[in-house]
Amino acid sequence: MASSEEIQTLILTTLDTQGNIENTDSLRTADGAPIPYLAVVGVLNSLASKQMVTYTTIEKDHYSLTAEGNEIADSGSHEAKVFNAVDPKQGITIAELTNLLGPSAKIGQGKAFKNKWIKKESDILIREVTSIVDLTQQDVLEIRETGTHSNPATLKDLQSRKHVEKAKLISYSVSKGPKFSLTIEKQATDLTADMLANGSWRTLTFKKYNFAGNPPQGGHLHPLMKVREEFRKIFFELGFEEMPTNKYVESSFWNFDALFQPQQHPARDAHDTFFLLAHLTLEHLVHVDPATSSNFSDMEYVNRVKEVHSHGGYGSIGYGYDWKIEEAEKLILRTHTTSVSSNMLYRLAQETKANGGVFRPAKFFSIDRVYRNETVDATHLAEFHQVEGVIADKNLTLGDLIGFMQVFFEKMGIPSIKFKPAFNPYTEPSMEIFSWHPGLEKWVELGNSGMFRPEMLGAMGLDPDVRVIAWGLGLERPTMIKYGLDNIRELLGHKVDLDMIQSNSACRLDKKMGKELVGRDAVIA
Ligand code: FB9
Repeated sequence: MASSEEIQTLILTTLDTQGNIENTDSLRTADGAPIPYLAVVGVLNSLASKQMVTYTTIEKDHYSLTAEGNEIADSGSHEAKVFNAVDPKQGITIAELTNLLGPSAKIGQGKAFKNKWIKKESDILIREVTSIVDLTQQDVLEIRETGTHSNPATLKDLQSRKHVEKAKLISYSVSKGPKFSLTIEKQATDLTADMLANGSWRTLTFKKYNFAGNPPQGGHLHPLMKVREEFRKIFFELGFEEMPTNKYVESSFWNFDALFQPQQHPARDAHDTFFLLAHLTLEHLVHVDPATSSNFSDMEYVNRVKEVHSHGGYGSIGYGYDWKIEEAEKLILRTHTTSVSSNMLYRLAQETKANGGVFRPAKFFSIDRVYRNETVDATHLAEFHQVEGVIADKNLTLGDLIGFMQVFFEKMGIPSIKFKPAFNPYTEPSMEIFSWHPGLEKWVELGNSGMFRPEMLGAMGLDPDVRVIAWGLGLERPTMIKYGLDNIRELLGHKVDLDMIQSNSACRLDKKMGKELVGRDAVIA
């Protein structure tokens, strides 16, 4: 096979003598061999990168014979073999013919009948004509010689009979480029200190970087993580501190009791919450040791929680039931990141006590996974991401919460929101938040919010005038809306199309809501 230097010289000298090269498949090496087009194009690319030549690609259909086609070209078509096997007088039985010709017998008969060369009387084949012209053989011979055939229909027919196969013949027409010359100027590949020192970089030509290679396969952020980054940006812009949420397993105490959620509350049974059990049971199918945690560091606080649940306090009458620490010790998969908020607010109370009662306002946020043993449907999974914001300061009011919601959702590109009274065991008053979705012409539930109850904050040791407003929403819903996905399984789980992950566009939350509805209508819960 000719070297690229040899091919380079051949192309340059041919251009020099002929002015241009009509079709490179006419090029021959010194020993007369044609040059494979892949070798040619490699050389053409490097000459073109030096602007020494320009070239265009020529694509031509090329037909070649299959093994069967070559067999026919050499020894005649199946139908001709059949005809020749039929004795002009007695004819031949099909059985004899098959012994004689093998597979050709079956294939050839059909065509010979069609050509009215032979006919069948009972099971004897007899000739209908005295001589034949084996057009098929002639056709495949023409193709073998010329690589094509004058009659496109014949090409189609012989391809369908698997006698011929088509291939694309690639070649090039080449012309001199602006920097054409017979000598190849060695191009510098690196800018060296010497070149800078001796100034030779001014006159040298440098080899262009060939970025054509496959772009390096980088990692891809899942759309959920992109939307999470958008939320984090909003919170940081508003001066919030991120809460440590790397703890999916939580004690019922911080997830429920600290939030003044009574121990018989329906959300606290296994129908809504995943409990960790020391031993595998068919019913729960969760096996993690230990099932409970009893290392409460501040039993005084735990007893204040017990007290407020059982007998009230901080202006509350409490629930009046016998609060059990065993219930609080049960380990669960957290059902909300509010379990982290309760722990952070407790620390804030501790910190205030440590600062001699000087209270430091705080703004916390969390975005992480939570688990609810709920019925799974097109928009809900047992695991989803909760986005939560908490603001603790003196004398905050419901008005502050409403006002801040407008600020927060404005930053999400949601200009108009409205509130609907709601109920949460740990906030009073509580409000669901809705916004009008122009694309879907309906009010969309954005999330929930409220003011943490004094039973919760008082037990922690926060002063009565410290108020805490909080709100929460999901991450999945805004992500599905932004990316026009209408089933959560397109976002999470084994059915996710990885291309969507790899090609999903950047996400900007602050674009006016409703503008994201491109293509498929996003389904809103
Ligand atoms: O995300 C939700 N909806 C939503 C959010 C943003 C959005 O943005 C568009 C791009 C512009 C669109 C829709 N929801 C909350 C509402 C519903 O989807 C709801 O059906 C599902 N909710 C989840 C819980 O499901 C069991 C979303 C999740 C949710 C709900 C409430 C809270 C957190 C997450 C909370 C809270 C809370 C309340 C008081 C104090 C502290 C936290």
